Amino acid sequence: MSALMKIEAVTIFPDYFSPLNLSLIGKAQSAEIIEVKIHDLRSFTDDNHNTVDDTPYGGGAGMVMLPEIWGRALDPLMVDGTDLIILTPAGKRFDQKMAEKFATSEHLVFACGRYEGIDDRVRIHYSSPEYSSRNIRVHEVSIGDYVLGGGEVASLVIIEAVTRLLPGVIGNPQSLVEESHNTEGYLEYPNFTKPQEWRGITVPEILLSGNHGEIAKWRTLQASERAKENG
Ligand code: JET
Repeated sequence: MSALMKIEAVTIFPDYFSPLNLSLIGKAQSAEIIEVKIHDLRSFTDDNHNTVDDTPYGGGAGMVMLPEIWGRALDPLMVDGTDLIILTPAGKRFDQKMAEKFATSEHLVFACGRYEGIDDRVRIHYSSPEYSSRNIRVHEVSIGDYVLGGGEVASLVIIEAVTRLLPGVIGNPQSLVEESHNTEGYLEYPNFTKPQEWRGITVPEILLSGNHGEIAKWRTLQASERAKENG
């Protein structure tokens, strides 16, 4: 029996998360497989301008997000067993294996930085033994080698990859079983449907043969050639 997974995010742009009400993730919410709660970082400010950032110590370009505001936002979310995910281009690369690991969590909290990032003491604080003894883990995660305006879109990517792995979210669980057999992540063969000929291009003959052993062999070969080409 797998319990409800709670997914929370802290952001200065809560509207970025409206797609979570659509499609697969929207249905996972209705089916009470996940519960999503988005928190506006600015609601934890106490000045008239709702300031969330300040200039960096040591100088340099841009602004850094204030640890005091992040602490106020995150403290009430850090219950026992929480996985705190900080999105950053400098983090560990997100892949299918990490998605499978996160899918076993009962509570994911996404910290979405903007500007030049969040004061590093936030990461240090929630990584302390006081938190790890309560099974609270901090993960700095990157979805790829490029720079985004903030962590919101990266969070959406991770939430989608994780949610579709939860029991009951995908109609045909066999597709997940086939995926998990590809241990290097997602190794796929090319797919074809009707019609047999489209714009002069025909479907590979083998797929029409009904020989399931030969079809499986052909697909494995195609998948490995594709993997070679795309690195
Ligand atoms: C990203 C994730 O750009 C990415 O993440 C969002 C982002 C943008 C700007 C600053 C920032 O700060 C992170 C931070 O970490 C402690 O403060 C995060 C690109 N690939 N994956």
